[in-house]
Amino acid sequence: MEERTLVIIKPDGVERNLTGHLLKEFERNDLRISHLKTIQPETARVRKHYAELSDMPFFNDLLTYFTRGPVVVFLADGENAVNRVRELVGVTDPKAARPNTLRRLYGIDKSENTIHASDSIESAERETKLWFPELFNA
Ligand code: DGI
Repeated sequence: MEERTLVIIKPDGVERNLTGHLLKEFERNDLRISHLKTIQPETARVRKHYAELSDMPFFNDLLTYFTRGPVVVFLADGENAVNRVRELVGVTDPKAARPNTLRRLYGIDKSENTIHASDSIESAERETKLWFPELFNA
């Protein structure tokens, strides 16, 4: 099924000038970048994005990290895009991620893992509305 998923290059990725390289990996894997922007995320939006983690002990650190600098937000389109992107990105902890996944290659640790990708079609829809509201203001 043709799908669209939401991806974010987090501040540690932008800071280390990995943006172009990471985008190229998506294109090389047959994913089309249909919308893209660099923004400075506001805390309120990140709180909503990670609402389900709000009780976790690391939540405040997560907000501080995610808002410390610009992020690159984009939509990746393709066949089975949600799962294919999660495979390309790898699991949360870079040390546990499979070889050649982007988090394994570039993630610093479990808290600074360089890339976010939606984990389901429902999450992708919710997160796309949150980060690209302009696409829904018809
Ligand atoms: O979907 P994921 O990003 O792989 O994982 P998630 O939704 O469970 O967690 C969201 C982010 O929160 C994750 O990318 C990094 C951060 N995080 C998750 N677990 C931990 C964590 N940060 C710290 N410091 N410690 C954790 O155990």
